[in-house]
Amino acid sequence: MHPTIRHLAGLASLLVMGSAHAVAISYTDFSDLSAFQQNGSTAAIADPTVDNLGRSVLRLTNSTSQSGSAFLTNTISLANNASFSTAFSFRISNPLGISDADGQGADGIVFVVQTVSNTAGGVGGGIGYTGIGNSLGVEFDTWMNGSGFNDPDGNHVGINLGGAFNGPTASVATRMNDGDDWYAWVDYNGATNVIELRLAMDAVRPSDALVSRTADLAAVLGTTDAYIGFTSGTGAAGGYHDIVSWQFVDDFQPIGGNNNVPEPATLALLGLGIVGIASMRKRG
Ligand SMILES: [Ca+2]
Ligand SMILES: [Ca+2]
Repeated sequence: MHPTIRHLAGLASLLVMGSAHAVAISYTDFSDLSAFQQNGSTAAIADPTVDNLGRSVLRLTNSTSQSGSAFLTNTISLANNASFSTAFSFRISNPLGISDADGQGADGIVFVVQTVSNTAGGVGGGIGYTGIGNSLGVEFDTWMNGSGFNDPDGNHVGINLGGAFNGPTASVATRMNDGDDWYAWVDYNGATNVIELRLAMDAVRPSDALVSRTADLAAVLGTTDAYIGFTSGTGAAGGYHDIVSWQFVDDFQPIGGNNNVPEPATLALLGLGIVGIASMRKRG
């Protein structure tokens, strides 16, 4: 486990600061989902959900033929050139239903930045994302739907815009629905318009992005007030799609990078177990 995450284990904290500082959001577990708007199948799943490892997780879907999502109720201002950095861990387990080439289970998870909080998109291959316009959707896709969904295979990631799967994508060798924890980092630098996705099977941030895309996110969204969260979908195949932990900052401050270790003051606050408002000073 990453040292920072270990320090935070068991502490569910939501850290929000005003405009003078970057907003930092940190969930080390999801025992308290009061800050989320849950939609579709996610809303129908009892809270809190404790997984078979004893952890309180954000379970988006838990069966077949579902579409669900969870977005923070409050908007995040992306006024810092619309930049953000986020890191989260997810787990896809208990595969159900039919199989594609790499085995049973579907359809995956999407990290979404959008303009409303109360929507969930298409079921099945839509991964709860299709149809959510004015959006960025970073997909973790575990089912091969074919070219109509821009799927190169049944286990890939991609960076999408506008509520449709329009790539680019990168294939992932190991099944993401293998029941293990996976770790993802998404960074958007509004100064260069580059979106990067990193993926790993442990909590160490990879030096290289797995897939990247250039986009003017503020133009895509049509606003700098954005809702952030996750969607999932299942079809004839399904499974448990869980978010295990989540960090987000509304500035380009890559999490876990050599040039962006958490500031001592913030770590000290979290280490003392203080839940609520803490300060993370804006860099640069
Ligand atoms: Ca798919
Ligand atoms: Ca698959």
